Amino acid sequence: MEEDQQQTTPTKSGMNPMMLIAGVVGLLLIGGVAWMLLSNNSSSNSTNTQTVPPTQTENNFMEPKATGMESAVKEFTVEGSNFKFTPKALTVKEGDSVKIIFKNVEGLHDFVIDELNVATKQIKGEEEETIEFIASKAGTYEYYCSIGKHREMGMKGTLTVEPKAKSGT
Ligand SMILES: [Cu+2]
Repeated sequence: MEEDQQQTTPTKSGMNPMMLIAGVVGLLLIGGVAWMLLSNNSSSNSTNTQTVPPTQTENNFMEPKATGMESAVKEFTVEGSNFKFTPKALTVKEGDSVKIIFKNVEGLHDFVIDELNVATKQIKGEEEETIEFIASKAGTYEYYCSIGKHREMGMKGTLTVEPKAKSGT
């Protein structure tokens, strides 16, 4: 039916174009109605009229920052005393460089994270030591003082390394 439209080119020669147009329009109307009826009948049993839009979901998987250069240096000051760490919890993101300034207020202490191969020297009161490491793997790690029974006495804390893929700020 669409081929008929090729004949409706304007030719300004009198009545014929008008009649052609009217005829074409009429045919289109009749054809359209007939097609609608037919298609209604034929598709009344089957619900194959779903129009699935093209996959728009791919864009949603874009990470806001995929530069690979987002690792930052996270610096913390952790105080050690008899027998606790302050603060007791630290949170960083996977891949971060972590810098910990371990300040000893009193006693003899150190700062150790076994899983990350982190350990300061044992330092005395009013000394401090800085240690840096990479939070290479997401997880929850305990930092503690390895001297005597300090760990059992509560000289410990939790370092949380969040997965990199986590969204949000
Ligand atoms: Cu200690």
